[in-house]
Amino acid sequence: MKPGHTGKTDRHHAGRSDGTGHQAAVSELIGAIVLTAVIVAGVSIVGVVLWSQPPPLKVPSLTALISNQSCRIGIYHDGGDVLDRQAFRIFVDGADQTANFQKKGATSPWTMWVNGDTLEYAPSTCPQTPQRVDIVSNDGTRAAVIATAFFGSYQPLGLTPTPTPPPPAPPVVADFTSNTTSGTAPLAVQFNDTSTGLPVSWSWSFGDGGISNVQNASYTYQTHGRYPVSLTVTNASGGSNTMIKTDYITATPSPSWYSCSWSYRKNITIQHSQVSGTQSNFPVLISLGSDPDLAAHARSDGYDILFTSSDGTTKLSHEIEKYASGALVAWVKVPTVTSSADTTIIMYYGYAGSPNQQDKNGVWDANYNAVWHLTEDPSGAAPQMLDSTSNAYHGTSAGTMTTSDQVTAKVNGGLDFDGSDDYLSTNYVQNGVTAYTIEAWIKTSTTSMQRVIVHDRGSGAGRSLTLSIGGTYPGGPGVAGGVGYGVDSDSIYIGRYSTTTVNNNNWHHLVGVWTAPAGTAIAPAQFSIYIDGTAAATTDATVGTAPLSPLTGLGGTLIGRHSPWNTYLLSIIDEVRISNTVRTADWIATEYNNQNSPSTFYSLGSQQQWTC
Ligand SMILES: [Ca+2]
Ligand SMILES: [Ca+2]
Repeated sequence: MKPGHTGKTDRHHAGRSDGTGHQAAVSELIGAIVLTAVIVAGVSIVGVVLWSQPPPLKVPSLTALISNQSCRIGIYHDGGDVLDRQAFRIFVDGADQTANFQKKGATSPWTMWVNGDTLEYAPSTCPQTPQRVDIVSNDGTRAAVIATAFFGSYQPLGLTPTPTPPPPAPPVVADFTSNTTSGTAPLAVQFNDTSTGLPVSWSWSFGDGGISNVQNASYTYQTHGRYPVSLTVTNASGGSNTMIKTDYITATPSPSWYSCSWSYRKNITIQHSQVSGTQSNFPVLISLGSDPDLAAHARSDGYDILFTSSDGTTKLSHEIEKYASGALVAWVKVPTVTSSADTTIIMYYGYAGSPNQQDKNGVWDANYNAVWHLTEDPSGAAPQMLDSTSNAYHGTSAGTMTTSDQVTAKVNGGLDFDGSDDYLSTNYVQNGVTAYTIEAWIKTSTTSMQRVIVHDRGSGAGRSLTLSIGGTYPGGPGVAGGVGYGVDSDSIYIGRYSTTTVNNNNWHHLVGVWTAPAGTAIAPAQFSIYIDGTAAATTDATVGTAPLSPLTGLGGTLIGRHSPWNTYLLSIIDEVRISNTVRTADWIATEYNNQNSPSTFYSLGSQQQWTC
């Protein structure tokens, strides 16, 4: 305490003994202290932080005039923020005296301290010589000094402006929501920015490579998957923050996924330009030389490979002729293929625990009497050569064929007949047919003499529908390289020979088609011959007396041998089929396109992956 303080204070205090005197004294006081006491706040840095954690969000600004006179303290609001009674406290010499300050002229407890108001405090014990007044902002958990005044000996002096900080920029915090987080692809999503801290720019990354700088971005996920989404926001002062939400968006597959057990699939799109007409239950050859995705993810035995229609879930019958290390040869029964639009089927794979998904017999419709892929070892245990239909007309090799006679052929493996004694015998008998189609792929080395591809005459007088290649034999007009199809029996041959010829050492698809209602005499006009998917030009052959439809063979169908004439086919042969129906020109053309060049017949999509 400075010398003389008491006396000066007493002088100012003289005459104050009641409320009227008090008011007068304060008015006088205010007038005096304007000259001497100024507190400026809200300018710079907080001098003192009384409760330090965390820093104040905002410190009010205040200009006040403070005086101490006659044991009475007055504080005049001279500018700045309106202060809420609950938002600050007044300390006198370190003691919270807020409750003791009354608003001058107020008749009820005050709530707001505004410019022009004077707060007064008259300590009960007088004389008193307060030294210091602190006005402290208080939000309940933290405070900062708004203003501090030190009093001198008899009047305000030594006021120490306590600068307060500018309110720190609120931190920017990224966050977002969206109107949906899952749905079938393509999935449209409306994202909503919910970041705080006044961001001024936005950078979205949608997880599939897509980005946007729009605050509330819209985005469509084209492909199924689970996607992380990140949003980086930046405020005006350069502060930034990033929110990443892992697997935030789930776009489910379209079409539906066959089963959660399978992890992968690919679309196979059959080109409409490769199809003639519209074919139902068509066995499509899928031949993949070496598919790295299958090699990586399918079972080594290919058991998990399956096919569905374009809906992704309707399983199609398939037969696997070969699977090894990603190389696949399979036949898939497709409900409809058409020349008017592409047809998509879907191949699934990648299920380590899968049982064998094949339905071999189901691929071949009821009109197929027999289908031999000829991919087996002819030197194995008989019958070696398996019929893929449920009829199980398996073939047995003859002529001491060896493993080396199983050779690379048109579709996977085939048999190399030596022209001397190699052939296949089966127990399939052409039985009372009124329509008949025989098909085979051959690659000849000579066609100078006629050799039988398929017939069922046995050694006797069966009425065998016979497909042949090559030159003449007694009574027939065949030419080298021409294809014959007719009914062959003792001293009888009625049918046609093609004048269109095939060349040696090239693969050719040969088809003979015949039909005649029961009771009809057999005639050349009932026969058609197709070479490589196209109807061949023909000449008629009529030898002997025409039998009547239906026709029945004798002794079991042979492949590669004519028993009565004891001739043998000199050719590589593959994919022999017999049907008791007319396969149409469109069907045959489509078969040829498919089997001749599978990779042209369809296009293979990229691998899709999904985990339910
Ligand atoms: Ca084959
Ligand atoms: Ca032989």
